[in-house]
Amino acid sequence: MNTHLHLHPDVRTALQNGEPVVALESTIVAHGMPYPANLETARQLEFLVREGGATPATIAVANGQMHIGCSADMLESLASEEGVWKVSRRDLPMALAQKVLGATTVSGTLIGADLAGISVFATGGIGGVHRGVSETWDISADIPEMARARVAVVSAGAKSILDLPKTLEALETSGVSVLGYQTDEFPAFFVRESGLTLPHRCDNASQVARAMQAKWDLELAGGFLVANPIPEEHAADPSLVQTAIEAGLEAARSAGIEGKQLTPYLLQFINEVTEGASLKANRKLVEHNVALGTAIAVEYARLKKAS
Ligand code: PSU
Ligand code: MN
Repeated sequence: MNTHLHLHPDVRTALQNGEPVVALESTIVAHGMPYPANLETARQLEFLVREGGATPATIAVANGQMHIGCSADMLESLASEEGVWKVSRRDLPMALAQKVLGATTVSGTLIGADLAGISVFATGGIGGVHRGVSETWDISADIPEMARARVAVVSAGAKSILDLPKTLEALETSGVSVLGYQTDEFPAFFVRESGLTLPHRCDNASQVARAMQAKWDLELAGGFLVANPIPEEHAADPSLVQTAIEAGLEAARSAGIEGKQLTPYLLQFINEVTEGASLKANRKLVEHNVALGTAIAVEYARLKKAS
């Protein structure tokens, strides 16, 4: 095994036995939510994966290794320490070489999952094409990574801090199979609708698992984005969220926030402006995605064992 890859013993055993494993990201813990809600959420997500019959693998970087499955101590450090790196593909080599504590984004987490052979990864929202891209060229590394890694990402779509139509175009160009889960529309994170129609829809976990098997039996590179709308009862008031996002974008512009700082800045701004309403919705939708990701991982493991 690669010396830069550290598999948690539970994850190693599950993978060796062909049992379902669900990858979880750590940027959402270190940079996506405030303390202590972030730590409570991280623990709750691991609990939900186990409850659904799979093994959780929260992915992060520490001590010169990519950890596939974090210890309780590491989760706590990621949630509470200052100066945790935000690690996407371009940051990974230096984060390993300098032995820093690093939280992996969707793109960083996909690298770890793919290297370890984990086929499903559940999170909240993905990065994508930012508004104002023609000026900034800001397109998240999440997109090219979904085009490379053989992993299905379960998310509630993307926040309208992004340019959602352009994000879907970029996903199409990259060959990422976007599947609406029990929906014909691309969901917009806090809200169920974006007005953007998706080309494909799945209504149960086994349909998703069969599509995964078909893509990877052909040895096609890249994965899936399973777009799972936030449950109706937890959806935020669209106008409240939209106002907060617009204000956040304006504040970021005048403060000159850009690059990797932009997304965490906006997430924090929106949390503060909505006085925790967005955080509550965020937690609920991630839990919902993790439950679906677990069901998909269970189905996919069953299919693979049968074939
Ligand atoms: N969007 C969210 N919550 C998040 C993120 C995005 O609603 O926590 C995080 C994810 O880790 C994602 C990263 O991979 O931000 C994207 O950052 P950037 O836009 O800098 O690529
Ligand atoms: Mn960016």
